Amino acid sequence: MKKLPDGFLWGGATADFQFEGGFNEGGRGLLSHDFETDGTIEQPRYHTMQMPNGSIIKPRSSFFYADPVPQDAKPVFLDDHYYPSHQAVDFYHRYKEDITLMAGMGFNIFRFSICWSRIYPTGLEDTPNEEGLKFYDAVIDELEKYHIQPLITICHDELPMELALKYNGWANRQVIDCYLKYCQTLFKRYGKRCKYWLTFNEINAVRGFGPCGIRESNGKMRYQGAHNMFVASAKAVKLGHEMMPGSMFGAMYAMSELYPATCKPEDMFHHLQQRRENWYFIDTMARGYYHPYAKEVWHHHGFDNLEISEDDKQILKEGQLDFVSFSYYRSNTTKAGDPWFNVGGSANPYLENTPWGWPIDPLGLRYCMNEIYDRIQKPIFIVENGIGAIDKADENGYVEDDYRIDYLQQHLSAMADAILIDGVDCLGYTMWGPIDLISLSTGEMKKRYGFIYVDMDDKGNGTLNRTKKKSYYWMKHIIETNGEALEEPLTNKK
Ligand code: BGP
Repeated sequence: MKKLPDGFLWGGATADFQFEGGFNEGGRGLLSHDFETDGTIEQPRYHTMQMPNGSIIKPRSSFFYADPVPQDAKPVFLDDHYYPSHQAVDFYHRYKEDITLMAGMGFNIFRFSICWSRIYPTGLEDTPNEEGLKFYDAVIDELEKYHIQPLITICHDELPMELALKYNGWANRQVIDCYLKYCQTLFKRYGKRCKYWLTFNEINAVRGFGPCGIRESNGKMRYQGAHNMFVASAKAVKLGHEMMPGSMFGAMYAMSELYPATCKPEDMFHHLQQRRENWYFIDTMARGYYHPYAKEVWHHHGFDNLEISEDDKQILKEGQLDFVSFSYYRSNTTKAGDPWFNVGGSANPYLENTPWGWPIDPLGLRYCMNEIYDRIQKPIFIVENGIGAIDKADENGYVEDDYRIDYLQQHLSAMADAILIDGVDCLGYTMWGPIDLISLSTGEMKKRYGFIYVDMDDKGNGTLNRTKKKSYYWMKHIIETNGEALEEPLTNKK
């Protein structure tokens, strides 16, 4: 039996700069992601920046330790470039229709991120932008109509551009205060209406200029930036608990499973070290202290210590997370001698890949859930999962996405086994991109995750009309049976 415990949370997840659009409306300021172009796997997306002498440079944006951005480079929009965050898929204007569609599937939770620069346009203002706050009031009003509770990501891989330029992003501790001012505003405004909060998205991906606003690709500066984010998160958790009794806080980690390529002891040990590149983040934030192996992690990134004060250590202890949330898309395989932190460096001959080369591994999800729960002993929450695929819509916009149904059926079954057989305490599941949205890694539209098709191409052309795919009806049935229907054969799903 796959029937999940009563109260299990079912829903979808989105991020503002991939979903909302309206980038210059409602008083919103500019974000680091607004300067990212579209791209493909072969031609990665980049930021457009201009040097004082007028020359244009194009630093890569979303890779681990992306290209450095020179101190005197300024972001610039180029006429012949397309910037996907500007329109995204226009949730900003279509939120009522979108929420009605999600409600139609029976969602009882919706994970979305608040756009920091919609609330504090540069991050530096003393008072928030009322128009931005009103937009999210309206979103939550709409959710409440359908008894869908919000799961709010406070910061999804983004920074108001001004903070990136003025402070070198999270490398500077001043950003901690800007973040806390923003958190306090959110808790005051939405605290009575939102129980579940995520302080940061995929905080273990200390990468690119976009997410953390750090110009250098230097390991120490990035890990110092991550430490500053740990302190910011812990302070937010403490403040949130004080302002909103009963609230629950998590942070989100990119937690693909990782396997050793063979049972050769050197491969096994390399695997242990590589896995710690992720545990480093979860352990520090969920257990509230740096584990001794942290020094070994730093060593591999070329430095021996960080600035960590006694006050920092105290706040890490006081602001521990209530639950651990993570994204799971794939597993990776590693062996001794692979370049450091080159996840997916070794192929797994037992798995098939998505068109974007991501290995499909449902059992890896069960493995991962157990691994986290065994280690941290706090509830977990799967806040992203799904398959990016190329959908072919018919003339009515309808997509027969059996491959998506297969992927989800297998992953949700593995999740149910982890909960019902292994005893993992899992709060819920929010599928990534329930309505097609912009890909984070490539900026493409054709990498689609949704149950709902959006008529738009990689350059933003199309009607943006929404149409239910075959998987919409399948997922609706899974949710209404609280997982029991996962055991039904995959036929006649509509
Ligand atoms: C996670 C991000 C999301 C999302 C997802 C899928 O890393 O938190 O923002 O986009 O991955 O990745 P992609 O869009 O690159 O397919």
